[in-house]
Amino acid sequence: MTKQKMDTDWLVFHPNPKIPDFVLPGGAVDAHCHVFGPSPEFPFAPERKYTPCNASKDDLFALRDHLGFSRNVIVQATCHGKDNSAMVDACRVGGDLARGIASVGADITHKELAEMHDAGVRGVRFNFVKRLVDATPKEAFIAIAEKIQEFGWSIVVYFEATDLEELEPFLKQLPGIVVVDHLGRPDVTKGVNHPDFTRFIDFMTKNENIWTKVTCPERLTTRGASYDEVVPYYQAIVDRFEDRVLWGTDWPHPNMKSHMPDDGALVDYIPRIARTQEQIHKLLVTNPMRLYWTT
Ligand code: 0GY
Repeated sequence: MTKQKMDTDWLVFHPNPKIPDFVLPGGAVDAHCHVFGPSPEFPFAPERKYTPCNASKDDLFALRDHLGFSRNVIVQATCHGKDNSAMVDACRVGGDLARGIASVGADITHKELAEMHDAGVRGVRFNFVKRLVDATPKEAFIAIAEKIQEFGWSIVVYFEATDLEELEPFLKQLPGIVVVDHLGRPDVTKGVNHPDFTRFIDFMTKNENIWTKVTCPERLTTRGASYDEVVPYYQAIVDRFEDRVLWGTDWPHPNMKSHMPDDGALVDYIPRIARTQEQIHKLLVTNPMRLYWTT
């Protein structure tokens, strides 16, 4: 297979991120990152909405060590569709230091799930972001959710803040722990008291199985790399739900258009998200270990 050419406006991950000034606690988990290809070995899916650069497991594991993380949770990216082989390969090579989140169809078999479990997969991702995927019928997601229960897996969901109202009745039907990507993508120009964000806080308050990733200031910002305007959103969530939050780099940062973050600087931002030693430890160690390393 030949290398698939990345989109002409694709931003490649930072070539030499800084060593963070913030020293991560021992056993810290990067709970949201991806691998892309490499496409000669793991081709991108025909139904993909973007063609990224290659971003291999070797690059990912080198970044893990460079930043001071111990473990990765590798989330299947939409450019690979439901072909989980690059992610599963990374999990197998990562061994106990890696876990995976897969994208599967309702026709997935028990045997296929068991094989992925053996490799380190511990969840599925349901994506509702229209620019990334074609819509999946809700019944298909429910069927998948039921099939994964015996493996003790959890579910990751990705949606935009404006879609929460419509999705809420469906999300409440999902069994087990449901982790919302990137804070449910609030529009950070609206303020923490805007109904879109207070709806998200209410949603977490009323449903104790809902967790979230306090990730991606680089995606949520409208103002550039200090990410000041995003800080209150993270703090509002971590202060209320410190036992239900995860953090990750989002390396290699798919579909960034404004700029490419320095991953070391993203790590330096963590103490602005979690402000006590206890919050930091829960965010980076206790919570991800409980969710992904106990089944
Ligand atoms: C992210 C965000 C994005 C992409 C994907 O699977 C993906 O393609 O997750 C995005 O474009 O917002 O979480 O990496």
